[in-house]
Amino acid sequence: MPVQNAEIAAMFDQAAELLEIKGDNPFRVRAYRRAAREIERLPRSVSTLLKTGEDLAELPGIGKDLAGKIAAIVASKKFDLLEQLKRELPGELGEIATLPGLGPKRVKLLYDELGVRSRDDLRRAVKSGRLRELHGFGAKTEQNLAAALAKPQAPTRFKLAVAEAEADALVAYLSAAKGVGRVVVAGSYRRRRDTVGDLDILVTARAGAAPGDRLAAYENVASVPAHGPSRTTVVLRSGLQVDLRAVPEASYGAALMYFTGSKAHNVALRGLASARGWKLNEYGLFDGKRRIAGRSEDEIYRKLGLAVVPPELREDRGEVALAKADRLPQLVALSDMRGDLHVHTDWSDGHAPLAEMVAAAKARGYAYIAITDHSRRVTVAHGLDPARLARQIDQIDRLNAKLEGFTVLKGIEVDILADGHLDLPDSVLGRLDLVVAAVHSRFDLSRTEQTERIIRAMDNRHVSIVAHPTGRLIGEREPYAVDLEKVFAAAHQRGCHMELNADPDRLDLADVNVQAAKAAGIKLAISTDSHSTAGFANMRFGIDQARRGWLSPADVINTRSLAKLKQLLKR
Ligand code: DGT
Ligand code: CA
Ligand code: CA
Repeated sequence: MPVQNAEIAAMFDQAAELLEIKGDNPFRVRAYRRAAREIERLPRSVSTLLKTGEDLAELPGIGKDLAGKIAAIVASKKFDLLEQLKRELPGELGEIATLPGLGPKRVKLLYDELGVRSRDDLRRAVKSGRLRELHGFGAKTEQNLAAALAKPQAPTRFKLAVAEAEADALVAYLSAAKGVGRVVVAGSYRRRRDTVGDLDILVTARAGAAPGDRLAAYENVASVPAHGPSRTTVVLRSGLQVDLRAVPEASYGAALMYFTGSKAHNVALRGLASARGWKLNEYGLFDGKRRIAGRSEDEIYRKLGLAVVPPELREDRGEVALAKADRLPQLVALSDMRGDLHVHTDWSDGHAPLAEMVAAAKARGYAYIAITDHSRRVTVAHGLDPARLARQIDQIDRLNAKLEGFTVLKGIEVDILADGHLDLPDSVLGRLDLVVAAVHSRFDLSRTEQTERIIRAMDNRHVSIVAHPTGRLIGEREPYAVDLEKVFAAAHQRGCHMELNADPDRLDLADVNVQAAKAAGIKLAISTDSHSTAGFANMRFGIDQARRGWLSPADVINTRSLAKLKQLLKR
């Protein structure tokens, strides 16, 4: 069996963790992590790409060196660097480093001083009191660790973009089978949640087509926990579970509705049905024994006296009452977007030159983008100081003079310092069209301090947008403690906007926060935070979450014409 993308990504992640613990070059560590994210998101398997003669070195985040390593892994099923690292250090250390209060350096110390190689070792070190005797470890760390080790490990959820790569390949594979009709992924995936627990696939098929057999024979399947005539469950090699159900055409809509969920939305609909003396289940809407609807979702919603609820809204957060009154929001769509307001170039930590990023944005049909490289404080990203920013501004002016029907806005992603001051002086910020402010350090401040820090940043009248307002990295870093309600109220007073960062590793603000921001009267920018030309394609993940947050085109500043946008950016 060929090596799967998820396995290569896991090898790179593990190598990055161990390199970090060893204190290796941080650029090298980040390069492996970044490559892992790119690989797990590829629509086709690396093995297939290599077979068809594609040059992996051309993928974003993967240069010649990494492409060579990937080819070697595909050929040998082993990653030599990782094998070597594992001879030097126990593989479990990487996971331990993610526990609260630890980190690569402290894990190395635990390993060197106390011989901690596993969670069990760590548990023993905490219990025996040896941990707190180590330099830099105190009673507080000990308490936090004891609490974290006592908690059962949360079940893994998969980022939407990762699940999507698996789902696309699987749908294509199942659809190609003889006698298979519709193949659709329902569940949280269809609702476009930021993470999914498993994939729920529905198929219609002619008698004898046996879609379950075909699923069980899929090359990515690691195990088959259940295999029956109408339902098959498999676990893919990435760990993602897939539930497949074969359903008849006459109840296809009812099954799609049922398995799309959410459970809470379904419960609300069943309540409406029973109020009319009907019954709703995965086979249809029934009046006594008679099926009065079931072929399509639309038919069922109509019979229940409701407007059709888009899947992204099916969370029982008020959508059923609005559907009854036919007052559902008109949701923003990808085609509404006219530009991108958070873009990096190779002036800081982006990978493409300015002109290439601009050409790619233009090719997407946008009317404008804002170039927002990092400011000087973010040294690992080669942030801009006033002199370099001034040179970039000149370059943008020259580029704009040549462009027709497209405008490059001059911007910066300015670092918010720990005390809420900004990393560049007002005289510099005042020259820009757009200032995006963001927190990149001191995630550990108290909730009050963090909230005040961000509000103080917005006190600066040049700031138009607060980027990735909670700092979360899905599955890797929790949001920092911050009172968003206060931040939104302050933003509203000051005419500031919030970002919905469309990077599938961030999706920050999260859907419920987006809904809260809208309720507080805030407008949002949906921005990709692109670091390469491929990054622009992430806009659709931002749109998913914007829709889950009930946003209409009018709630989003970068659906506007350039002239209107400029008005909205003025404070
Ligand atoms: P996930 O997989 O954790 O990301 O979330 P879902 O929403 O995909 O949940 P899942 O896979 O457990 O079930 C898929 C859908 O099936 C769910 O959204 C609604 C429906 N469903 C599952 N169990 C029940 C249930 O006990 N009652 C009702 N009404 N619906 C259910
Ligand atoms: Ca599911
Ligand atoms: Ca499921």
